[in-house]
Order: sequence, then C-alpha cells, then structure tokens
Amino acid sequence: MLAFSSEIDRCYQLSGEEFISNYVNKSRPVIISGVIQNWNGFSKWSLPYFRTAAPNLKIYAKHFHDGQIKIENFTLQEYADILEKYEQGKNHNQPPYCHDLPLFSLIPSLVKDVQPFPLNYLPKWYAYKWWCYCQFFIGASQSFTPLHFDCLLTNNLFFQIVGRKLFTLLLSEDSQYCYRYNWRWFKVDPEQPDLQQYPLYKNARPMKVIVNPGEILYMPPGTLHHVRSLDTSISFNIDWHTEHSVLQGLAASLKGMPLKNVYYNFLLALGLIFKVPPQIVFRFYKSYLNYIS
Ligand SMILES: O=C(O)CCC(=O)C(=O)O
Ligand SMILES: [Fe+2]
Repeated sequence: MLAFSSEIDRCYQLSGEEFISNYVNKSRPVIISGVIQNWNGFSKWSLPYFRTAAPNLKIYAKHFHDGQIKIENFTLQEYADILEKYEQGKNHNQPPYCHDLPLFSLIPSLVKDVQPFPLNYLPKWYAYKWWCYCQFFIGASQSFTPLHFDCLLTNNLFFQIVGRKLFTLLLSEDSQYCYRYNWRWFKVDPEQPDLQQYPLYKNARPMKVIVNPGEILYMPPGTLHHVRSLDTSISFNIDWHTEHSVLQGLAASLKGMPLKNVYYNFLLALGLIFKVPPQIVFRFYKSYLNYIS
C-alpha cells in the first residue's frame, strides 16, 4: 500500500519509462511539464475558435448543485455567446459547465492541434484512435466538478490548455472518509468540509494542486478529485487502462460498479489482456462517445 505523501511531484520532461515505473506502477499522481508546450492548440484554442470550426454543433453543459446534475443543450455558437457575455460582465449568472464532451470525435480537425501526443505514456493498444478516449472540459472561471472518481476506474492524463485549475486530490484509500453515493460521487465538499455532517473527513488527507496551461496531471485509478476553474478554461483528458487497472476495474463489478461500466471494462480487457485488436474492440465501444457519466 502506498505511503501517503502530501506533496505531488512536479517533473520536467518525464520519459515514458520513468512515468510508468515511478508513477503508474506506484499509483502516485504527478504533474508533468515540458512535454506539450509546443502544441498548436496553445496559440489556437479558444471558444471563438471552436465556435468558428462548428457553430451548429450540438453540445451539452451541466449545472452541479446539491448532489444533482442538471443538463442543458446548446449549439456551440450559443454556448460561446453565453461565456462571452459572462466574461464581459453582461451576465452575472454562473454559466453551466461544458463537461465530459468528446470534442475530438465531434470536431476531428482538432486532433492535429495536439501533436505530438505523448503516446509513450500509454499502452501501445491506445495508439489506434486514442483521441476517441478523450473528454473535454470547457467553462467559465469558477466552474467546478464535485468530488468523484472516474467511472471505469481508469488512469487519467489531464491536459490543461487554457486557464488554470485547482485540483483537490485524495488517494483512493481515503474514499472511506468522503461519504460516497451513486457509485462515484462523494458528499463532502473539500472546499468547505462540513465536519458536523461528515465527521470521518477529518481523517482524510486532501492534496491541493494548481494545474497551469501546458501542464499534464496524472491521476491513478480511483483517485478522488474536486476541480475548480480559476480562469476561463479549456482542458481535456484521456482515460486509459493498463492490464493491471482493467482487472481492478473488472473486480469492482462486485463492489457496485454500474453494469454499463462493467461492459466497457470488459471490452478493454479483451484488448489489453487478450490482445483483441483495437479496430475490433472499438466497433463495440462506440456508444462511449455519448456516454454521459
Ligand atoms: O476539469 C474538471 O472540471 C473535471 C476533470 C475530471 O473530472 C476528469 O478529468 O476526470
Ligand atoms: Fe474525473
């Protein structure tokens, strides 16, 4: 079992071998700089840029409130307009958060803005259409995602492109202090923990870290995270399994993982463990693209 560290390592230009042996295999989070700063996305990406690329694209955005998620539908044009008005101070209501959007699949031309992609951090199996496992997070300053872990118990590489985000991370062994509900969500608010209502949280060891544009955050499977945007922000992640994590993910079927998630982990196990080619597995994986968790 991993000894707790209150500090998260920051590494410059970590090699694939170092990343896997020091962080993935030890289930330790890390922030990596010096790998993606030359991506074209850093000079190109903004809401107006996305709006121009696909003004009529249908997207959704979420309001997180008191343990409920309310989803609203927009076109990209409408959503960009709402954010623009908010930034200009013409509208004071916090805009909903465009959260978990598979934007590379919806606007494939964006993939060329994130080259070279650090495929050396992932199992080779993901080289085929890796962008289909990515989700975007686009929103105004102060948007937030409540405390949760990622639903398939995957590894997460999180790429910060525009603006900064404040992450509060808790290692999976601390989930027992955070009051879980609905498989992957937690009742404690790590920004303002209510110790009267959630007394066990006093045993938890939250780690706070700011992720800046150009940095990558690695979160091991089952890491709890609460995320607060400090600025208008554009980020995306890639959720991915190793042979080890996919087995752990399958074992979680016995611990309440929803059946839909078990199905996706089963498909990934076919690929990663039984070496079924990604071209075949991916045919069955397609609906993941619209999977709102
Ligand atoms: O950036 C956010 O608000 C949430 C990110 C997240 O939950 C994830 O990458 O899994
Ligand atoms: Fe997440």
